[in-house]
Amino acid sequence: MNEYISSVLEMQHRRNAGQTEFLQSVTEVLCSLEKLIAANPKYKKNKILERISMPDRIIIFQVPWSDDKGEIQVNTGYRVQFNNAIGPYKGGLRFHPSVNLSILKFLGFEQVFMNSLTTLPMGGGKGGSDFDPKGRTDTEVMSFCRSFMRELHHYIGPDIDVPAGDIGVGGREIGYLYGSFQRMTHTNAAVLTGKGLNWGGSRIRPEATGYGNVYFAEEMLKTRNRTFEGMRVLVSGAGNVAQYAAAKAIQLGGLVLTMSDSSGAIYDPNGIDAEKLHWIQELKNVRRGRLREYAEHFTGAKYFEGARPWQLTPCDIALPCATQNELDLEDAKALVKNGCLCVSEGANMPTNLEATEYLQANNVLFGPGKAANAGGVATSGLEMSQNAIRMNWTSEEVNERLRSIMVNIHATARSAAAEFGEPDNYVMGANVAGFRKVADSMIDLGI
Ligand code: NDP
Ligand code: 2IT
Repeated sequence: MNEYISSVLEMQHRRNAGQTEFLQSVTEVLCSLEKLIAANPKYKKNKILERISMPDRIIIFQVPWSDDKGEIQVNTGYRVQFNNAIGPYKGGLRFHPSVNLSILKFLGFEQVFMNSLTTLPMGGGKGGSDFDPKGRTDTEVMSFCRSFMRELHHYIGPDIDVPAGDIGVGGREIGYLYGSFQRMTHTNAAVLTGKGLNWGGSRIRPEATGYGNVYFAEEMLKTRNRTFEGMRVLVSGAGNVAQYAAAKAIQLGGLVLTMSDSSGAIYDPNGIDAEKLHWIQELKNVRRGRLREYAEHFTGAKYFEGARPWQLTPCDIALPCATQNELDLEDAKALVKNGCLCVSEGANMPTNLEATEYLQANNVLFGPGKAANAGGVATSGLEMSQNAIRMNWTSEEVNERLRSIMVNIHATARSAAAEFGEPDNYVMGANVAGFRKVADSMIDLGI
């Protein structure tokens, strides 16, 4: 391995001992930059790898709130402001009991390159809390969001840092967070994206990540003269990204066979069609129920407690849309054995390093999250543009921009990979293209 890269990795392992997800993402990105770094001594001279893999700052705060019984609860809140060389910090908030610094730093680090790939002027950041919205009432979620924003509002702004949703943060949470911000600051500054349509949101933002992921997969498939028509598709997750990835795959003629949540997976041999998906959306978004109910409701469908989709049934396309490290080497082997030809990551880092390498080595088209799921943050960027010019674009307009951004990201990643002799290596291509723009900007901007 390139000496400069290995010395930075060694330094990161020393400084961030135990932060497994963060170290995993830094290792994946830095190792894929080998040829670029060797050809460009300016990055070493300017200590770019050391600087780009370290957040600008991290804000950690306590979030006390009152539950419905009047008992005081205390959670930890975070905002990782990773890099703002090319625009304001931008990235989601995750509310999940597993949230810790390692996870938020990995997400912030990935976000820097993802946002760079969108071509829009956005730096990278991520935040959230170990608060678990599951099983909490609306008033409890509101109480938590108020307290969270009471601290966060000091650090965000339309030209400073613009958070959005992620796992556990959807329209309801963004509403309570934005309402608190308005009341505290007496402004309507556009400090969040994923807002409701009536109060500054963009059309197609809810759909954007899932749709974008399928648009990216479509582009990959085109390179082998294939389409979604008639393809068997495995989707994991049942949240925002999974729902709209499934919706678009169905629209394009794919047969969606699975979805999952953190308790288990459903397999429907008849396919999850638009109507059944609508039922799932009502279950997850309105009733906030568990996916196992699907198998009780639709005949022929089966529920597998604790399972993930990858080994349940053969497929042509896999769309992991739940969470990090949900597709491991054994899963990858099963996918390859069953003839899967394309994996497009809707989630962030759902495929671990060994599985990624195995899929690539076996000629599976592999779209890494920072390229394949960039449609969400790209449409957040479009929401920021609409807010700045105080206009609302139509669904058709936003969807067309989203699609052309995804087509462009695919072409950019592919040509960057081709430049270094591996046109099918979207991991390398996305990392090189995303990195180069931020790194060169950092050099221009000095220290
Ligand atoms: P949601 O909270 O809407 O949905 C998350 C889904 O994943 C749920 O079905 C959830 O199940 C499941 N899940 C969560 N944690 C785990 C776990 N530890 N093991 C198994 N399943 C789990 O989140 P999103 O759909 O917004 O996010 C999904 C992924 O996509 C994340 O990796 C996120 O970072 C990424 N992403 C999101 C974007 C967005 O715009 N929202 C943009 C780009 C990427 P359960 O209901 O049981 O919790
Ligand atoms: O991972 C992601 O890109 C997101 N959760 C969305 C970020 C955003 O600012 O829209």
